[in-house]
Amino acid sequence: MNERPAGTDIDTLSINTIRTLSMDAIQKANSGHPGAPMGLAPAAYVLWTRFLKHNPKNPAWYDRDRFVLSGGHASMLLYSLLYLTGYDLTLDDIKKFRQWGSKTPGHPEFGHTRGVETTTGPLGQGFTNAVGMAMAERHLAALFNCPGHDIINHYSYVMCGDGDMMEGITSEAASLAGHLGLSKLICLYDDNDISIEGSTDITFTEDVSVRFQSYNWQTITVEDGNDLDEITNAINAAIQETQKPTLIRVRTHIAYGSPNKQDSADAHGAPLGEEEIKLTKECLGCLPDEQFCVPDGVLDHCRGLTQKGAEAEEKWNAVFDSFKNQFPELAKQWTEMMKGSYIEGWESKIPDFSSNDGPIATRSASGAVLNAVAESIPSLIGGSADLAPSNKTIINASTDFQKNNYGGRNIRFGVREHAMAGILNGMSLHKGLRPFGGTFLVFADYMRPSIRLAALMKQPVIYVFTHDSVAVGEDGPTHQPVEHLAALRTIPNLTVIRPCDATETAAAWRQAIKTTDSPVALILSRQKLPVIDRKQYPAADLLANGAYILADTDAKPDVILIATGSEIHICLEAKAALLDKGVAARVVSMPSWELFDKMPQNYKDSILPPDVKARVAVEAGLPMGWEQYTGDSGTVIGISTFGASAPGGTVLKNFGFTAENIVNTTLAVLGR
Ligand SMILES: Cc1ncc(C[n+]2csc(CCOP(=O)(O)OP(=O)(O)O)c2C)c(N)n1
Repeated sequence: MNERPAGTDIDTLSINTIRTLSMDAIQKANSGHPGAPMGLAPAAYVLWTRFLKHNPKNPAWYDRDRFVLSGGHASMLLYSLLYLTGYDLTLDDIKKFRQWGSKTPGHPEFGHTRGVETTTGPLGQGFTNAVGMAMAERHLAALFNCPGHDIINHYSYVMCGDGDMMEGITSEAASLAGHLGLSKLICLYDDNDISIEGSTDITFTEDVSVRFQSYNWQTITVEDGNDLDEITNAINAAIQETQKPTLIRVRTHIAYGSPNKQDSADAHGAPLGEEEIKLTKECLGCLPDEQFCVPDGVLDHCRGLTQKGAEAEEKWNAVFDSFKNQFPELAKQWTEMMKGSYIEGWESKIPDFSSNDGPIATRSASGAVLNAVAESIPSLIGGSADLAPSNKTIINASTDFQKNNYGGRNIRFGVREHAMAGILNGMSLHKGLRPFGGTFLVFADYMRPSIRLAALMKQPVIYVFTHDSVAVGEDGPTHQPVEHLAALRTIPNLTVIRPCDATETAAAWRQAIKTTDSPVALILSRQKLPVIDRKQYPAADLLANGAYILADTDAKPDVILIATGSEIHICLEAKAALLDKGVAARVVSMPSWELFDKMPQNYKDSILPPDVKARVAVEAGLPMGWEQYTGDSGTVIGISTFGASAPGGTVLKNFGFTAENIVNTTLAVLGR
């Protein structure tokens, strides 16, 4: 029975349907977070039906407004909205909330459910993604919008809670967004004074509005989160503001309508219970015994309101047709960028490095490659967390991305590594851009939660991690990565590449640019490294196989030396020294485990023949994981402690990264 309770207006009915669907789905799953969807339902309803420019029939329309639910635990709010407004989600899907294979997983997952813009759950990430989306929108607008032709002109809305506001990444991202004056970024903050452990009185007593004002945000408070007019006015005021992003602090009640659980932490993360749900439905004026009830008229009403989104898309299509006629070159570039393709011939722009050029740090080679391809890949945009001169991440032919110049491709992230990584995800999710970001490898830890999400969401973000080992030298152990390579390699679907010289760096960038379904971390040296003469040695493009034979023996090798990055060069020295001792050593360059692991078994066996058991892996980092390639009879020369402050060469020597140590270790492995 789907009756409409007497005397209830359609807005209230729709809002209560969001609440009851959330309660019921969570109860059925016996798991989930009902409180936030119930408190936020009115604000979400107003935003989605009165403001959000979207077409549920085409969730991929480029100029749609973006909506991010940063508190992903409130996923039933999003699923209810997607269903009610007519996305590809059925009532049956809602009934399968949190079940194996369903379209309604515990937290919203990008690429899994149509209409979900990003994967959220780890608090603060969604907020930061929205900042990235707003930056992408402004950049593309600067590149493409022409008089009478606003090809890209949308808002990025984000809803978040106290948890998001407590996370550091949110502060970093909000600070940057305010600095950049991202006025098309609008945040609705669910200010309900409750998080998991209870009242926010025990942890979070700052004035969030004042904080955001100091970040250069407009702030508005909606005192009554159930007052649709007040919410409407606030969003209108946010839209009127053209210089600053807006924070709308919406005072709500967690689990609104529940007689025994409203305003209590009990409602945050557990089903309300069947009895309490009945009581709540009674209080809200809903039918207490009905489950998954969508009263008559609600679907028609909600879906009818999104009709204007479909019309907006049609209008956009007409504008784009005219844009194509008047600005054919720009229109072509737009289409290419949105498809993720590059200007033909981009690969030929990648420089050929030669051993005659003398030694060059792989970070410098990386900067040269970036600059060489930048013109052919206009979607490449990025920067560094205040280390651009060290990371070599500046595109010399472009300018800074600033509030008076959103067309610039050099983003100054400031010392905000975590926000940088979350913003890169948002930019990538937006579509149209290939974002990259740099810092020292040792600070990859500051970015890790966002890197993990990039990998989970299959976003092809490029990380430029320089100063890749203890060879950093004098700055000492705080700045010398040891466990970082191993730590990055543990992230599924992240491709880690540590090139050994400038030629492999060029190949690594080529590989990164061609990768469309995973983030890629480029691991680059601070110190200069010789350039391997590719006339004598195999082509560096073999890097695409993850590992290849760099230097071989005439007959079956006695030992295989496997290395990455700077350690390749001492392995080549060691090979020569071993030959003098009658030991035939093969040197395998293995810049990427992940790429190698994807190769067919026969290729892997050709590089690491199963019957050559004497193997020595050499990498100036934690040995963990190398055993899979060295086997029971091999060994690893690595570092299991923190580094030390001294000139880089001295540190390397003291940690055993010398040809002599490789020779001695090899002889020990061979039992000689
Ligand atoms: C980074 C991170 N830390 C911890 C959690 C676990 N967690 C999920 S929700 C939540 C509390 C959030 O409180 P609030 O944003 O106020 O949500 P509400 O209680 O209003 O639903 C926590 C700690 C998480 N999801 N992400």
